[in-house]
Amino acid sequence: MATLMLYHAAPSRSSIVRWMLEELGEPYDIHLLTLTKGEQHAPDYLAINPMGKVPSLRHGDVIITESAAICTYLADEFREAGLSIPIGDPKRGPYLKWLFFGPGCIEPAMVDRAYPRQEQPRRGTLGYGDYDTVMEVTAKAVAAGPYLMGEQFTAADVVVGSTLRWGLMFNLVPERAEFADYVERLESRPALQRAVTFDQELANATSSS
Ligand SMILES: N[C@@H](CCC(=O)N[C@@H](CS)C(=O)NCC(=O)O)C(=O)O
Repeated sequence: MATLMLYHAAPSRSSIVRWMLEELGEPYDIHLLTLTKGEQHAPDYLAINPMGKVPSLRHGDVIITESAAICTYLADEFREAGLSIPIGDPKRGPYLKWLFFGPGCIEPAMVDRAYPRQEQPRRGTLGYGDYDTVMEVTAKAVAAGPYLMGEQFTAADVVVGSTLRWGLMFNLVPERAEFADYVERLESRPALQRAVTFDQELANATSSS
């Protein structure tokens, strides 16, 4: 048994971590949950993630939840894969910013676009401010490329890139060349291609069982 175990449902936000694991090249096991059967709310799983959500990652005795936290953890823990920016490097600041900006700003801006609120909160009360600014800031950041941190591909690309891929699929991000080109660069990575293929196989197997 590998020391890394991903609690996974395919496809879902745990696919973000599956891609990260494929980028790392470390062996890992999968514990599959069927969300439609409510397995994420079973007591055994709630003991792992009391939020009743995937992903969760077990690394030896350590349990980590929240996809961006898991990717940050893995990048630091397996430094030799080169997916992290180390403490002391001035680029660590912007790197962490993007790891938090993904789930803290891009994702909620997209979800509010998909399910508009009855009453729009004041801009100052929303952590992400407003949709247009989030998209403008993100588009500028991915425009130069090839990656968020320049030449180095990092865990921040896994987190932000996964969210933008999802946003493009469901028309929740604007049709801008910056997003399309960035996602195309990411989709040419063998690790993402492997993760997508594995997840497709899992999804097919689950739907036919
Ligand atoms: N903030 C969490 C969100 C996780 C999440 O919402 N996962 C969904 C799948 S995409 C889930 O487990 N849904 C099942 C449920 O809420 O019952 C993360 O990024 O890890």
